[in-house]
Amino acid sequence: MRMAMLMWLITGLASIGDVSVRARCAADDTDAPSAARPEPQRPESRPNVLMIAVDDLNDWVGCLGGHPQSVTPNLDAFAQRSVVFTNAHCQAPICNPSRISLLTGTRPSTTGVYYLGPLLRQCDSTKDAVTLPQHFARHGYHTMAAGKIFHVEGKGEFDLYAGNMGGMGPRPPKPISGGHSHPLWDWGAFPDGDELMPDTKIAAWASEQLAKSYDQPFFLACGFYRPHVPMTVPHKWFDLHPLDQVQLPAYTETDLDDVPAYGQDLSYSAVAPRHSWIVEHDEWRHAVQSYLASVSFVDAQVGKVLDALRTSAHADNTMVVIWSDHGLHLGTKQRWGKRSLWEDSTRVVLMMHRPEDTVGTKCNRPVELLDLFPTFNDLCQLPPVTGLEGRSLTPLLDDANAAWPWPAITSFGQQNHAVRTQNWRYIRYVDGSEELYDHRVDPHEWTNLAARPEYRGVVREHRRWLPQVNQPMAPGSVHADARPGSAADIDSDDAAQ
Ligand SMILES: [Ca+2]
Repeated sequence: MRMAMLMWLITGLASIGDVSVRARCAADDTDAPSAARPEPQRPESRPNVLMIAVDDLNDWVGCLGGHPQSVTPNLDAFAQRSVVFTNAHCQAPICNPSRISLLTGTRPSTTGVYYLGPLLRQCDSTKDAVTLPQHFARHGYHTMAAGKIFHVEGKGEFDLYAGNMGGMGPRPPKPISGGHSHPLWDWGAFPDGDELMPDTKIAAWASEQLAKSYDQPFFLACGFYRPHVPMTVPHKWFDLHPLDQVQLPAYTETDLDDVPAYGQDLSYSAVAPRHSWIVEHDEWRHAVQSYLASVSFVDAQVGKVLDALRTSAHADNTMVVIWSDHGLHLGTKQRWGKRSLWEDSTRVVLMMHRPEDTVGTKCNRPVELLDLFPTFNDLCQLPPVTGLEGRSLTPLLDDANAAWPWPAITSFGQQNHAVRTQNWRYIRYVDGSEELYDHRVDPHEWTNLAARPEYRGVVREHRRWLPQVNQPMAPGSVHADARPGSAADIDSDDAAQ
């Protein structure tokens, strides 16, 4: 009887929930650009938002354990008072589509934006999208940004956009590591001082904004450019990682032997150096050192902004989110760069701190950057937006072990998808070839199990999560990769991003 009462209560609450969802969706119709704007809520009832994006940061962060020699004291300290999503994944393993997905809340397979072009406002499927910062602005937030939040553009997307402060930064007169590939692919100690680095300027600008007072809640976005190539930062960051002590990532020579030909072709990057070149020229250790140094440098910039928040009047009413747009291979699977559907490319940094959070938690549920948009809507009391494909992370922020039956999905080109569940990675390419890895025993994804009969059930279970909508590449798509002989525009900086 008691159980029956409980079920009645749950069912009743669920239908109340349904009504409220419908009501919110109906209210969302008023969010159309031409309609009257709803009155902003009282500013003091909603938190400010500090959103920090770090370009090309893989899991080589202390609290994620991707490399045993990471020196990231600021990110690690932040993790001590945040929810760290240890199984978070991007929706596309390169900058432009990953950021478009996060900032519009839609999958690459829904928009057709899989590659470095078209840009957000150049593409029919996204040119009129209400982006995350616009959504904040329309509902009473003052929006500000500097650096790389969108792939290249920022103007017009925020109330105040302070520019890229020099973007990828100054370049040495000639490549430090040798002319082996795209001009952006360089690494080594340069320039002389932190003050010459754009990220230092971005951190200073963001800190200045945090020192001001505002008469409405703010959304402040801060987009850092390192550790994206060129992996050049001042010498003092290299001193933290002495060359003779640098460890190479875990690696096996035969890793690609069981990878389908299509997968090898897809992950080939014309703009990145060949792994064979790196090995022959004895540059592997130096490149790993340069990435570790770049990560330590950007960690310090993140620390400056977090310190500025901590000492500001906004410390107790600001939520902080830190994310990276995708991972990076540094020689694993004989690859340099991203552009693959493997863990090294898809795993991202995702950490969230709400004003009330005082202790750190790790959550290993598979989550997506796509989930941020609806999460912000929940936490900042913004109305929902029609068509968002992610799910609010609030249940996991409240309980890291909450039920979460969904996988994280990454797409690279039409009908090429990875499905990451708690224990497995399943990949299916457009030609039907597949990969399956068991993360419980194979964290580096060395042994492809997809063809083994005993795993048929696991493969079948994962196939059902493949996106049902698979838009063709949007007109203007710039693959800029990939297959040997393709017409990659390697004169453009964009081609390496
Ligand atoms: Ca393998």
